[in-house]
Amino acid sequence: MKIYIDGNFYDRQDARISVFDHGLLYGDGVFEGLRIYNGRVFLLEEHMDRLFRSAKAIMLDTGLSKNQMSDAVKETVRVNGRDKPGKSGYIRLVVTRGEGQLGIDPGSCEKASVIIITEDLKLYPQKYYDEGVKLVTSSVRRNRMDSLDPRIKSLNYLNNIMAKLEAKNSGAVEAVVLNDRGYVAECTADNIFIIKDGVVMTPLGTDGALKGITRGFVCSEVCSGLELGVEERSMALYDLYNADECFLTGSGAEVVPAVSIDGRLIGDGKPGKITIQIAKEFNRMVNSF
Ligand code: PXG
Repeated sequence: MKIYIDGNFYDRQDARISVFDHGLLYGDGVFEGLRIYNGRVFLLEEHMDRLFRSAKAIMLDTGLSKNQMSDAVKETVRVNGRDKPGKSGYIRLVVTRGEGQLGIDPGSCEKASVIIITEDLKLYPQKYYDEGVKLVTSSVRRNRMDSLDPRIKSLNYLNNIMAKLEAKNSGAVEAVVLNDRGYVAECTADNIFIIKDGVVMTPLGTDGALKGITRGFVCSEVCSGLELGVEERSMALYDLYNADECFLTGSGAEVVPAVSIDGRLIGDGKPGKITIQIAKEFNRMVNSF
């Protein structure tokens, strides 16, 4: 495995950054998680757009143009031999504020660091896709827009991690995270969808959902291909408890059925029919891209 750091490639054991990097010291940076399907980076442009929006929001100059960043990603995929038909994988792209002084002042960081890692990520065991996952509602609220806007994919994921710990401590796989007004935002690293009376629904970005690339693809490509109606709307736990079906989406997780929330079964407690259709169509479409 060859890891890209600032224009050079290193073996895993030699891929290191400074202990003075503000990404490490303060979580000062942004990231993306991307997929490679069939030798091609999936929706690279959309990921680049989101990365640069996140960077702009935290006033981080990545030091590369969008095209240069895309080329660095493609080059890393090529160097790792994943650019061939039939090859797949996961990419983690991290941009940190770079090396600086110990104080938080980002002005002490001269140059951002860009790190690109490729690997064979399988986030969840097959069982979760076949049988569905259990969800619990987290007591950790999504960041408010006026603290750290959740649309920024920053290196500050502690609230997501706290919610994930809470889910695991109660025997669930994922946590449903509400915003400060009690509306459903998303899960810890996945967007959430419900299906009610044949309509596919997902929370609004303004309710604290990250504008997930997988979410966008499911809404605009997969559901329209299946002629399913999609609505972005505010939803409360009541809507989740009374949904016919539920599923999660993310670059890591892809499409995962959810079968219970806070001890209430969703539908009959098995992955829903439409969810299964969406997951199948998703897998078909991404591999024929
Ligand atoms: N919500 C949050 C908070 C996320 O961090 C998603 C939704 C899904 O978005 P995409 O664009 O991936 O469809 C994310 C994704 C992983 C991983 O291992 C993914 C994320 C964060 C940490 C880990 O897949 N981000």
